[in-house]
Amino acid sequence: MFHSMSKECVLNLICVLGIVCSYENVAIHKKAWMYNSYSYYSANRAVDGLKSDLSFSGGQCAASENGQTAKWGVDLGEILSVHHILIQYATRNRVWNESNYNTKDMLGFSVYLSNTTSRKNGILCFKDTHFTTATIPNPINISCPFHGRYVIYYNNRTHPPYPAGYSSYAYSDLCEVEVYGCPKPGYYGENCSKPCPNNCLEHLCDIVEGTCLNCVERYTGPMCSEGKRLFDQFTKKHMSGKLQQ
Ligand SMILES: [Ca+2]
Repeated sequence: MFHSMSKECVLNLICVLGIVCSYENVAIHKKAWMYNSYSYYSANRAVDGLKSDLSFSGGQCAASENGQTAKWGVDLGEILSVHHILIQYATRNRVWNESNYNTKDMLGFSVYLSNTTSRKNGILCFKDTHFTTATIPNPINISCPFHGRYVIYYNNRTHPPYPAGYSSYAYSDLCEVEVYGCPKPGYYGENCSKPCPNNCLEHLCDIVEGTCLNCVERYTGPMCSEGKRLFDQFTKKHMSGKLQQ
């Protein structure tokens, strides 16, 4: 079955199954915030590492007031290389299906990875456009193999009408948001032990393949290892032209 799946899909499947997944949860106990927090159900409960009790009274879940928009974010502390994000939404400890009171609240949500606290400056990792109360997974695994400092959960009910089954208000009732990636910038691979190639701009590279996002000046190629040679060839050709003149 793996023949028809991309490497990324296979890696995600392996992680979800818990067989091998050595990327660390780089969000745990980091500084979190939310807009429209409900009472003392504060944002940090979504990064406290606890998700055994998915009720609101269990003390392990963040919760928001009724709102037209819902925003929750976590600061990873610096720009890190992320692989995937796992979101556990509140369930009131009941079966997660169309009759669960919370499924309608999660519909339409999006997740961003940004270098600032604004989602508008970030990469959209995922936006729900097709789930229903019968199909939305919980927990949900979101592939986001990019770089950023802030992970932002967002939802809104500002532009009605919405599809059937959507809640009237937006919520960020998050029991846990786990951000799996490398805890130190400049590394890649399942153990985050391989240094990004020397000539990657700002030492940023793909978390799976190690290919550079951009190269430092005068270097090129996926690993930014080819530029010097091209530069030498250009210089040699240029010099030989000069000698022939
Ligand atoms: Ca929690």
